[in-house]
Amino acid sequence: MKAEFEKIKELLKSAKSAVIAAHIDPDGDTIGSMLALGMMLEQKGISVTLYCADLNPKIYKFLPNADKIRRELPTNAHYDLGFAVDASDATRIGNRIDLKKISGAVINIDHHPDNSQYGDVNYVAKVSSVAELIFDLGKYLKIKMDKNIADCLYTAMITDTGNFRYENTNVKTFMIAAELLKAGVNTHELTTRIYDNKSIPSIKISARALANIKFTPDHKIAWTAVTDDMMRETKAEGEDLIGIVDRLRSIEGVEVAVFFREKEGEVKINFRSKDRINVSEIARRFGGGGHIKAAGAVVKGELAKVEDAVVSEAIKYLKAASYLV
Ligand SMILES: [Mn+2]
Repeated sequence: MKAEFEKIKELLKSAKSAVIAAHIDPDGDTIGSMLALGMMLEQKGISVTLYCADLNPKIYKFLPNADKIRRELPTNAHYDLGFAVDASDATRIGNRIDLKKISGAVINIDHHPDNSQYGDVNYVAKVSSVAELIFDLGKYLKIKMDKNIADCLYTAMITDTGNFRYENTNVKTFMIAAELLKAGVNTHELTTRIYDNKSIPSIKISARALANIKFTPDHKIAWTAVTDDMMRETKAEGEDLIGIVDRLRSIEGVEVAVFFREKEGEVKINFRSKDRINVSEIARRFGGGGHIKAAGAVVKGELAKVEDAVVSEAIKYLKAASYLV
């Protein structure tokens, strides 16, 4: 990574302005990494604009500078540098801005294995979270780690590692977490804010989704769907659906969990796998992508048909995988 660090350092020397873009449907990693990187660049005297095409979920609003995230950029705005964080492809930041057009150089910072290397600098590595990459970059740039930056990075790490439960969690993840605690992170306070702060609509919509859960006869695949009507009836918002797919995966014997959400003629699909199945392969069949154990896709069409097509594809993958064991 030394070469990438050097390139970024060089670019920062002459830069006065930067835009940092998070991905659509933002999660804790993209938001936390964006905010932390923003504060780091400010330490270097760069004026920073934070951009996310979609609303920042309520649970991340307490993070420092979260109120500065914009959903629109001024027309004709131009920045010396354009960063994308946690976006496997340039299109993941949404289609309202084109980083290549609005910035002098694009810096792609990501940890998805299917990253399309769309930047002028591609700082891409397979680690638990983009937060780990931002942490290392900060060290290289001799940034002063303070509690605000640490809170953002820690939030990003816990949300992408399932609070240090997933396979992507390793010694280095904990070493960085330890550094962040040293910088002032209060882990009880942060985890309570993120995990024990659910809205009533989110509990109601989970109850509806879990009540309709379906299984293949061998119980290895579990799935459920949420319709526009269900969202209206429970007054739930998109972010209230976070975690439902993980509940499906948590069921004994389930290998693959799929969550479908009907939204204005499209179906958003979230995949999770527990152990052996690479769900990003299944997602790719439907024009999506992601990680081995967490992936997603968006498909146009009627919910029931999409459900059928996706579940049969998942069954095929499970069958193929059983030959490998
Ligand atoms: Mn991530």
